[in-house]
Amino acid sequence: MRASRLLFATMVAPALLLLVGDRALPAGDKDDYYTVVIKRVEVHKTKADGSSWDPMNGAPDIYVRVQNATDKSTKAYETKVKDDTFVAEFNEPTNVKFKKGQQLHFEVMDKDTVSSDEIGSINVNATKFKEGEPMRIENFGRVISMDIVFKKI
Ligand SMILES: [Ca+2]
Repeated sequence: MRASRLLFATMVAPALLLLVGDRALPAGDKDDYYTVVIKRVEVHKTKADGSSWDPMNGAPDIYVRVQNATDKSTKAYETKVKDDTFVAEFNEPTNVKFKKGQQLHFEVMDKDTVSSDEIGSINVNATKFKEGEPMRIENFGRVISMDIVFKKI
């Protein structure tokens, strides 16, 4: 390949594709797999009805369940549980795999002895994101904010 063609293939073509946006994702990009890291979750001090998450004004025991909602043959991932807190610092990689354009389902839960209470759940379209850049999802259910990062596998 001549040098000028090589330059076009490696430098100019990807730049052009960036300009025209998601609809013209290069074939290689469409086939790339990404995963999600759960960084941090902050929740309201009470349930929607004003009652506390756990007895005696107890703070919730927070964990996050995440699944590729587009490809339901995949397994959900559950983070570790952060006990008795309204702000859970996870910084936890998951084993969830997805491609650009797919949807992820997140459930923020309060772990209880018998069953778990849902704090909030949301579907996130993994279409427009910057790989490796923190993303904040706000105000779903009783969740104030959930920080996540998408990373290329
Ligand atoms: Ca609990």
